[in-house]
Amino acid sequence: MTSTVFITGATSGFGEACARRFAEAGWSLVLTGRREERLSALCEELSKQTSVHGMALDVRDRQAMEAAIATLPPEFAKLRGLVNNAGLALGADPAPKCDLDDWDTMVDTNIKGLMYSTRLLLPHLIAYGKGATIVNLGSVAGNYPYPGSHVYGASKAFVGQFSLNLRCDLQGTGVRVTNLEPGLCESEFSLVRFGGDQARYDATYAGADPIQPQDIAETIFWILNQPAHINVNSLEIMPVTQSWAGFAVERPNKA
Ligand code: NDP
Ligand code: 8X3
Repeated sequence: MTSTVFITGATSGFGEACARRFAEAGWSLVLTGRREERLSALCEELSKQTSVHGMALDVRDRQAMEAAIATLPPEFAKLRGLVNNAGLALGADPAPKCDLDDWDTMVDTNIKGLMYSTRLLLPHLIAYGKGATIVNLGSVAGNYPYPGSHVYGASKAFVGQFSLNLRCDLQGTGVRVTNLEPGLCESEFSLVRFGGDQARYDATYAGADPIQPQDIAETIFWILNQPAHINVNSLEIMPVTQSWAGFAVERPNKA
């Protein structure tokens, strides 16, 4: 049976690196993202290697998601993999300074978008059965608090619990679920987070030897290729240079 993987957010970063990794291994691809030009260029390039179906989609648009998935060409309809990757952080200011629209966008993308793709694609994964795998992109931000993480980190905590809960409901179907929780990784993620500010982007990664999107793609490829009787429940990955800073203590009573 052909192996097909559906990747949300394939126009940059982890999603694009995943598309390349799976194409290299001969998997068929369903690739999505909002930026049509990038998506069609990637589809055109990878279609020289494998079968590719591109769908320019905003994961927040439930109707568009329903329509696109309902009309998946039959040769792409049985899914061995779903990589729920589309997501973003907006800003890193303290909560009292945040724009509520940014919070809405993170909830709509990281939570609701992931809900839509999961629910709509479950029948396609269940049709594949044993060995089918959902990899959800959580984050260390879902496990540990840090200043400026507020809704972003909370949305990733949702991803973690949703992944575990899905496993309960998928018992008996053979479909596996993994919450992959990376730490600092160099991608357009930080350009998006900091509103295109290249200097902040550069400062985020300078000298840190961060994870690269190819590292994440290799990890996702590994997860999907584990023996079908094994479920990787969660996997947290950090660059060696990243660790924890400890608790902050306010001392208003210090003499
Ligand atoms: P990038 O910004 O490079 O990629 C994000 C991808 O998501 C793009 O392809 C973008 O495509 C897509 N996307 C964003 N919003 C939407 C939307 N509304 N509808 C459809 N697609 C959308 O970031 P990364 O590759 O680094 O991030 C991928 C995932 O990994 C995210 O969920 C992120 O939270 C998570 N993550 C990132 C970490 C990091 O340090 N980089 C660490 C831990 C987790 P387009 O704009 O074309 O729609
Ligand atoms: C992104 C990782 O550490 O910037 O999910 O929150 S971090």
